[in-house]
Amino acid sequence: MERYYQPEIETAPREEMIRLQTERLIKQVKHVWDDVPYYRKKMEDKGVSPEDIKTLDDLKKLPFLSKADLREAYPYGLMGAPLKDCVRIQSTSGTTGKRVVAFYTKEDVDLWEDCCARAITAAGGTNEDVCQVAYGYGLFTGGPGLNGGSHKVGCLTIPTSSGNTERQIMFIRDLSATILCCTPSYAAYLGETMKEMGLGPDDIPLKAGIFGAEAWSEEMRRDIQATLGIKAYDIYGLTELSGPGVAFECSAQAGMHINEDHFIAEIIDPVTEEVLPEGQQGELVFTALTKRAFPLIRYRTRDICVLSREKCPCGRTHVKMSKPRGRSDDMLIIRGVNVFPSQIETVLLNQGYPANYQIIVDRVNHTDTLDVQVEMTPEMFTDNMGEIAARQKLLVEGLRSMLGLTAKVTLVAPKSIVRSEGKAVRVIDKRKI
Ligand code: DLL
Repeated sequence: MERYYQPEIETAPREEMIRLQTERLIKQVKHVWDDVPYYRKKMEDKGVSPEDIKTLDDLKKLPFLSKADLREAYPYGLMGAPLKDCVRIQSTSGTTGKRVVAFYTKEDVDLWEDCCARAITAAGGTNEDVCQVAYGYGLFTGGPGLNGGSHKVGCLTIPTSSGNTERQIMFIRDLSATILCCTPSYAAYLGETMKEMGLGPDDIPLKAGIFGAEAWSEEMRRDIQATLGIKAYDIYGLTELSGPGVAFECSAQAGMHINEDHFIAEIIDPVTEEVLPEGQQGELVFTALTKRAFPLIRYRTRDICVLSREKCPCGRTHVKMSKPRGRSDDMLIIRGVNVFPSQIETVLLNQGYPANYQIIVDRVNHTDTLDVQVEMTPEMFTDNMGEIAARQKLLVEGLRSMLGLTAKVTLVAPKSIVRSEGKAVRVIDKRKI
């Protein structure tokens, strides 16, 4: 039986949702016009005022916001509430440029935790469960968000944060954790460590995992589910829009329901910025309807995906987003060909390799090179050069048919690629260094 955390809203008829979104959009646009001078100026420059926003269709009249705006307005320029009304700050890891700093009022935190509670409930969580949160705690939103959601559901929450892998496994076993929350790459690493400790899926009580914060393939899902003996659910979100729980998977495990009472999703062509019809792939854009302290309108996520309103067997009516293929800025252009790391991952996992790989891109004599370092499993490891060459050839062929270009493949020894406890670093692009 499918469980819901907030059944009326999660299964609301479409007309009811349109009514709610329209009412909230009108109110939110008025709020940013009155309280966020940075966005008001953008609206004025585009010749739009709050009176022009009467229906959901009017959304497209509003200007976009992008990461560049967040940098320009850093740290306080996009705030919609006075600092005295804010109770929390979270921030991105900020690999390039300034970090994104997001502010929350008490109510913002409350609504964010509701979204995470919906995700945990959709994964089967109840107050009978023990939920181990192994996302990082601190400025990163993963730990705090799922911790809050887990409390709301009433799970006994174990805030292990990331790292200390053997202790994670000890707690899972000793404290009978039934739900695990962490990045998919860390879940894979936990599974690998378990195997090394001689433990199989029947030795742990876990039944579900809630994994997100980075792109992961269906093949990786299959592997994690088998090693940990669980059902693995995807969860999506970003700091700019509160954190995890913007969208989450249900029992159908086929796309993530976007919490439409809090966020309006659009798909645009990233180049022309034109809004695309349902079913077409493009860049995901969100408007936050209920956030007061950091109310972003038409925020360009750079995540590439597809939206679908096909009826879902779980009974939820909220629109679904496909797994993002990675960010548009993760996309590599190699000799003119667009390559997503997730495509490479699919080829490797389909040929039985673990999700431990690194993609190294360089430019030699004005030509781009693509070198994929792939870790062998201990069972594959051999000093038979013929066997290794045959394996490499198969991978080169698989990559060629997936990507349409020739890559160099290097097979490396088991455990030689650094494991991640949070988001995995898959790509080293030396052209940018
Ligand atoms: O990663 C929030 C989060 C924490 C989501 C825990 C899920 C679980 P940021 O660090 O701001 O926030 O990174 C946001 O990560 O724009 C996507 O590119 C990527 N991302 C997040 N979830 C997924 C996912 C958190 N399920 C950026 N699949 C987003 C693919 C994801 N990519």
